[in-house]
Amino acid sequence: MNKKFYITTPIYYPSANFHIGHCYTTIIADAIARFKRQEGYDVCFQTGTDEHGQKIELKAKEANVSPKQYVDEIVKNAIDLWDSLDISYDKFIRTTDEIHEKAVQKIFVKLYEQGDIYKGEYKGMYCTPCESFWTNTQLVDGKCPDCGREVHEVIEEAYFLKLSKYQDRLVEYIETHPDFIQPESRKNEMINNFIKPGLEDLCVSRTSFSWGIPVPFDQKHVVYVWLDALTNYITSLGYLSDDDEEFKKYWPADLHLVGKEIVRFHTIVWPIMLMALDLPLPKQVFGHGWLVIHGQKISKSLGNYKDPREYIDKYGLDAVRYFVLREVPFGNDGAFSEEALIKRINADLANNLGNLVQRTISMGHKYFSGKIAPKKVEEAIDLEFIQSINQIYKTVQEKMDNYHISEALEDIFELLRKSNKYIDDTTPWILAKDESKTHRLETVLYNLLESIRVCANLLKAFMPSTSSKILEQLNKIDSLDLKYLDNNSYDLNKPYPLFKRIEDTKN
Ligand code: ME8
Repeated sequence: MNKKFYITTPIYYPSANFHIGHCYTTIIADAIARFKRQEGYDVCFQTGTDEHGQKIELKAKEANVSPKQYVDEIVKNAIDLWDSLDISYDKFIRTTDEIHEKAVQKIFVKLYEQGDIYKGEYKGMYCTPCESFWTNTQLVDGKCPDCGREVHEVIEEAYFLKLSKYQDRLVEYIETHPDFIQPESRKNEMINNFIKPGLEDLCVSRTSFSWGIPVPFDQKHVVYVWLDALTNYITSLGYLSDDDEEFKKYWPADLHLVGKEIVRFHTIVWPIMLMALDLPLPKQVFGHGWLVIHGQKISKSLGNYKDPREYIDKYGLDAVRYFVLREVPFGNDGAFSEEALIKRINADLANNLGNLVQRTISMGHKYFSGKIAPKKVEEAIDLEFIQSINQIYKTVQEKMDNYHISEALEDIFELLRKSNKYIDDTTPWILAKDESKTHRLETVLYNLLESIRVCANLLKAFMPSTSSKILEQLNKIDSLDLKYLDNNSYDLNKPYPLFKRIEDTKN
């Protein structure tokens, strides 16, 4: 049986339509999922929506609809967005799904009965737009550290999860599993800033709003957000349901991909819940940086963004996918701007990739009516080029194993750049003038076509539609080898431009 790979995105709040920041995580997860499938893994790729809570209750009230009607609209829009971005998710979990709600209630009861959840009183500073409680020490100038807005004090009866009880086990786990929190810098931040100062027990129920899953034995309480949200990763697989086959098959997750602001919930609260449930912990939580716009995080509460479909309509799907995968070194913050997007389109996609494909296929038609036989006349310059083609898969695989996606793409584009240079160095248009060089010319084109074919196969995970277009122009949709082949004769289809240069850089 194939090895399994379970990858998740956060389940996003459908408090407003999603923006390019949500697309960022989801496109990265999609590229990793596709790459793993290409490598033969049995992949389960999950995304979804985190639908309960006070903020959504308030938004629905403002819009004069029920909370469920409110989220239904946004979820419909989100599914359309993921379709527009060609996201190949296998599962979409909504926290209003019956399977989730029932399992959360069972989890709550189980943890209460074994003494990990207890009743107490909640006092805290609360930021309504971010739905986050903060301790006084976490506030920045008395305001929410995430969005900078006013917070207010809240006191009410609530249930708590005993995080403190598991603190030592958690530190030991993190220290003995160096891959658990990535990148490394986030691990140190978690241990030094959050765990070592002492864990406060987590509020897991509320009485001040009603849009949530009722606590079965104390109905004035609804389950509060992180216990409801984090458990999605197992409830969707059927944990504590009648059919837990998928749970047995896919859990523990191989990768929870999350933005850096929720690493602490995924590496402190979530592992402790799993320890309390006596379940294995996820293999890795990767906290990526933010896309920022004019120096600010793109965010629903700041409202500083356009609908991502506007970029897709204007520049094309694969340009948007390529940009978010390539522009930001994974783990760091990165600026999103249309200027930077246009630069990438022109330099990498239109010039480097598009030109290479078009001029190679055009020369194939011009000099050999599209029919190119395997190599005949080899020269010294070919050896290094062929070696680069043969090495590319291993290099990309190593980068992808560490989720260095931007670097994996950089390597593929470096081979494309070398291919363009190979054209400049071998000067096919000069070879074409000398009849005695026909075989050499054919070999040059053959080598170029092999390089393009291997690159197109490697681009599948990142830019699926461009990859298919290239393979279709090469008339090689089934030639999946990721190495240079000696006997792969070509009968080319007509070329057409893959990406148009964008001339106007002012928007
Ligand atoms: O936090 N740059 O939901 P959310 C990069 N429901 N990624 C960004 C981003 C940006 N500017 N803005 C958002 C929640 N994201 C909870 C999660 S999980 C059990 C519960 C991405 O709608 C990034 O992945 O606020 C971030 O962690 C997530 O969206 C937050 O989405």
